[in-house]
Amino acid sequence: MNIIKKPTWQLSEKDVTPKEIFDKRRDFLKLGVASLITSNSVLELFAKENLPIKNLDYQIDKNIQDLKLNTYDQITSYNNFYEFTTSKEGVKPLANTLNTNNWDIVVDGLIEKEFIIRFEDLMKNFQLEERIYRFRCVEGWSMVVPWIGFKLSDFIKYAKPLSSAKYIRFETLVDEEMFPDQARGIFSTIDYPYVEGLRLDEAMNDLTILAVGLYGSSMPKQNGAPIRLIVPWKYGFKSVKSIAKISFTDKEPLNSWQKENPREYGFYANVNPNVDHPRWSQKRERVLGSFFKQKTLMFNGYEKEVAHLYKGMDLRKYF
Ligand SMILES: Nc1nc2c(c(=O)[nH]1)N[C@H]1C(S)=C(S)[C@@H](COP(=O)(O)O)O[C@H]1N2
Ligand SMILES: [Mo]
Repeated sequence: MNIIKKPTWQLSEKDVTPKEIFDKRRDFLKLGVASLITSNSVLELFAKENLPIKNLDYQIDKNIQDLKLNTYDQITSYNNFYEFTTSKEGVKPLANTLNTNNWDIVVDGLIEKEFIIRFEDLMKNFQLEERIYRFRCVEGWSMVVPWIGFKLSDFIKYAKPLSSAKYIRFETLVDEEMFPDQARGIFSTIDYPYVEGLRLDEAMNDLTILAVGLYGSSMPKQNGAPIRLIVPWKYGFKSVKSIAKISFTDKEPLNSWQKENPREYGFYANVNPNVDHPRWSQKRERVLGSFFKQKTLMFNGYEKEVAHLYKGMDLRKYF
């Protein structure tokens, strides 16, 4: 007897979510090449959603909160990356000048021994995981992204900081040939390099990752290839892109946006619906692709995991 069972990857629903397509694709990839020929519907859906071919190995995130993922197109077509341009739609078409070949990362400051490591060599030391996170920009928009990366805490253990290290500081690459806004010299939008930092206990928190990809494949250039920080309970500007230098310090780093406008941006930048930006409310946010706004959650929905880090601190003062 030959019972023909409909394979799970044959999608019939008219209106599947990107998340469903992505999960189906996982099943589909497991089935291998033989099934490829018969699965036009799946291929069409991949093409429609512009999903990249998976090229990273990682532990999947079970998405127990059932967050609805933004599409690959949304995540990669609306970006803040001032090294290219301040136009969010303008980053993607310009980002091809970012060259991630032979990408070296300098690791220095208060550690046992300073070193320089090639991105690919760094990667070999860590287990990659998928992390499906809410991502909230200080400007009032948000999205849900399936990042791939490794725990910053694992990197910190690898770098062996001295007990005097209290903060970690990150710098984006400076290269006028890759980044047009850096080539504008004194007419640049902001001072480069783009700098960000975390207190070491924030950096060691399990939620904090160094991301090297999204939706199963390497980080798109416009999202900060080859490696960037992701701190999901903080406003997006903390999540510095295209990292070329990581330093351990005993002083709070002066991050780029605080340096540009200390009245409006501080060091902590925790997502907080109760502390307004001087020029707008932070109570609500618009998720990319949806018309209506939704409530912004305390610590972007990660209160249980991170509230203890700020016990006794006045979050209006440490904004
Ligand atoms: N080097 C660098 N990193 C950066 C930025 C930038 O302009 N330059 N913008 C920040 C801001 S304001 C946000 S909201 C996020 C945007 O990340 P995305 O484009 O992947 O959504 O990157 C952050 N990291
Ligand atoms: Mo942002």
